[in-house]
Amino acid sequence: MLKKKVEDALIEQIQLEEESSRVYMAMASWCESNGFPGAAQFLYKHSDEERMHQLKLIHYVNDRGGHALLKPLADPGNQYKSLKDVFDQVLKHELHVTASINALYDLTTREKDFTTGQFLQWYIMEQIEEESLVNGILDKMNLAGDNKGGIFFIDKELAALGAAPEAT
Ligand code: OFO
Repeated sequence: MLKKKVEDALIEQIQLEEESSRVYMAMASWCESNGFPGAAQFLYKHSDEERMHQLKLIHYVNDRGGHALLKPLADPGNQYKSLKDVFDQVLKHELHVTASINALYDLTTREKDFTTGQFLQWYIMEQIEEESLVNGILDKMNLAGDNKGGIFFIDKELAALGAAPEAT
């Protein structure tokens, strides 16, 4: 049985994963309507993955005798200055999620809920992968700068990443 404090914190994480899915969906939609089909494909897939992260948490809370509640979602934004701005915001969002997962893990340690701590290991590793992926994309964008050919090539690469099967 989950302690109330841990259950409440997991429910907040469920909300954040759902918000992540929505944020990436909004970004994908912007990319699709602004001539970046590869980035759109990548972000639609990322949005699906965040929903999967949400669902995994929901099942965990319910399996441990809790009740995974859904909370209201924040406005996803919808407006971006450029493709680079989109990915700057992806990184910012991922860093926020990583901080939240780490705080949740810290809570499970303080509450001696080692089962939940073990469950969260998967999320800790996932955040490392996601941050590194986005950092790699941003490195390329920084190199390309305003070069349209470079950005076109990066968009093609993102299409390939968006089409690849999930690593997890
Ligand atoms: Fe849920 O992994 Fe990104 O945020």
